Amino acid sequence: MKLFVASGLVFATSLVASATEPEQHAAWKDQGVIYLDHSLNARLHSVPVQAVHLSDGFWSARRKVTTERSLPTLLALLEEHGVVDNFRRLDGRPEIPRKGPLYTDSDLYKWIEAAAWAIASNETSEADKQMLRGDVESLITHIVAAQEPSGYLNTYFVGDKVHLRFTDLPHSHEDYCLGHLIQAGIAYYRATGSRRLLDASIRFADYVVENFGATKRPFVTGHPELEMALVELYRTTGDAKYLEFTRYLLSGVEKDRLKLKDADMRYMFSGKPFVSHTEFEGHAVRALYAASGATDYFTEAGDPAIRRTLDLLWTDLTTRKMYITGGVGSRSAGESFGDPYELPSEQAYAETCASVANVMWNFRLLLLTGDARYTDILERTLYNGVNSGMSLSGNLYCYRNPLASSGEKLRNPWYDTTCCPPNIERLFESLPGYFYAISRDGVYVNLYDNSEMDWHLEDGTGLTVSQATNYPWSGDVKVTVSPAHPAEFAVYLRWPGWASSAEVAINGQPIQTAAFRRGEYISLSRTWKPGDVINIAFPLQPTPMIANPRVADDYGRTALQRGPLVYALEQIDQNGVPLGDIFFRSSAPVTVEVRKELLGGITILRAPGSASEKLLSEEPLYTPMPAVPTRNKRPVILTFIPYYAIGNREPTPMEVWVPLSRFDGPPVAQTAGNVEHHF
Ligand code: FUB
Ligand code: ZN
Repeated sequence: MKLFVASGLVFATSLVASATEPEQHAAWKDQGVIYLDHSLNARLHSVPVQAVHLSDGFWSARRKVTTERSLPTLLALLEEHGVVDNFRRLDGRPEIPRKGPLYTDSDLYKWIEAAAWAIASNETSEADKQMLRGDVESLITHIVAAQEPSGYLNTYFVGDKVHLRFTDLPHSHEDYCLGHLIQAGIAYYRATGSRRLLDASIRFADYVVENFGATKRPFVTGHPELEMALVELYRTTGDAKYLEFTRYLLSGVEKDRLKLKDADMRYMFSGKPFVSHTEFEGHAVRALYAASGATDYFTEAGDPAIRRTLDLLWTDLTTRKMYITGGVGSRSAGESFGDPYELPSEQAYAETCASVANVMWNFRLLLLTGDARYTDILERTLYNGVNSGMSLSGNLYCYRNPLASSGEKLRNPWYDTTCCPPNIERLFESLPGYFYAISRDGVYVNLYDNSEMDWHLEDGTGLTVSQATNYPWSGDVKVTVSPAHPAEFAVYLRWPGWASSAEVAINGQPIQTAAFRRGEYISLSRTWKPGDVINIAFPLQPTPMIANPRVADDYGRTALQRGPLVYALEQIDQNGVPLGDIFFRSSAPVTVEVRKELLGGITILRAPGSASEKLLSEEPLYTPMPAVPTRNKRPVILTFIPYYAIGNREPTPMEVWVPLSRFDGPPVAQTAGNVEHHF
């Protein structure tokens, strides 16, 4: 394989596209969610979904409900709302009307991608695999039939709208639908080896690459997404034209030819050179997909200006614009980022798709660098801002994921813009591929849960790594490392940023952790023998968190976190004390209670709080500040549930950030008169 290095570009030139497999490529089933074996800038290589089994535990339960409930009910709804018929209409059924917004094709493609990862997964039952495969094959038949000989494929821009094709790129979503088609095609190929959908996506991608570009018709991604997909297509086929087109998309050279307005470019987070961005702005999902695509491009091509921009954006996101849940997008208007520290709780948009994008972006950054700070954000977002997006029953979804509500219904089975449900499905179904990664010198354990990886080290030595744990309810994890034969390599275990300490022992012998720091990977290098056991323990303290005082909505408030889980109060658990009258007493101990029967099995937190004796709604709006706080308060016990589990009972007021009692008067007597609590 020849390496090509020019002006910061590093890539393999011998990878050529063809109908047959380039021999240096891993077989289809050996390719991860993103496939980095030939990505010269990637520190870590992903592990295929097929190679990781999530056994009984937190995420296997979420994946089970996704496979058994969410996928079938969502497909039925996509049928009911005409999303599949939109393709049938072009497959010999012209009498069927086209239904739904112009981007509905993408929802079906995302569903297919999710189904593909479910088919790839070895936890999915054979019966479910066969059913899903039957569904996907029949969908592909309609999709392929709807494709024009030129390769063009979109169910909206047909008939009397043909003349509108690619005339309004900032809004048409043709680029976005193509991106999701490519990703679905790749996922199904990696799950089954079938190229039918992949080849259809290649035909459309080739149509775009052949007709658009700096010396041809101008192109812009009105909704970034195609960037990620094209880089993955390059990784899958080895054809460098897809990487080159991504470079063109990120270059923003068409701003003048397309007469793009500044406001449009801010909203789309594209159009101008990617490297000219210094902060996140505009539509949150678009911006995070653009950053993910730029990360993919950098991972292959290595442009340092892109790397600098990614660093700037990540710092902007994580220090000024992200909710404690990992949710992103403060404003409903334009589904957009707000100003720095503009993070309202009740008005939060925090679209599920934006959280999914946050996970996807941080996964890419993790694989690029091996840096655990990205895994910390990935984990925070996955457990909270993403996980809240699908009900425990698997058939109701949040579009917005606010951090407070006055009791509105947060979950619905269907949205006319139904981008979020299949997005969360495709993430959950591909999740086994996020747990482990391989580096030149060993194996990374990114996420903790009962699981087994059956894969190999970079030099081909077979390796299984398994975990036994009750994470995230417990911080104890037993990791068993079994190379095919004794071998020297490193096992990297993540010390999460939220854990104040870590205890590690190998085969019962404690290891000094003084050299390691929280928020980093603990590297354990030695000659590993089959059956070696590492025990790692992180203390899971309920931790009251505060926000930077510049976040006006959170000032004087605290949010409880335990391990990776952010907690919330729901009104129905507070024994009639109005949420608006509740205060948190930070000095008093929080107790932990396992409730197997509640909300699918959760650990609740009970914290001493206080409530105003007089309903605050009966107090005047404004009063002179008293020299000494005088409000009479009575002690109450506050009952917190994990944020992801909100909205799974009757609609009820909810809040994550609870006012601190010490901001509102003298301490309340410790325990006398505590209110009894019953569920
Ligand atoms: O525009 C397509 C999708 O609809 C976006 O990704 C979501 O944010 C929603 O606007
Ligand atoms: Zn969405």
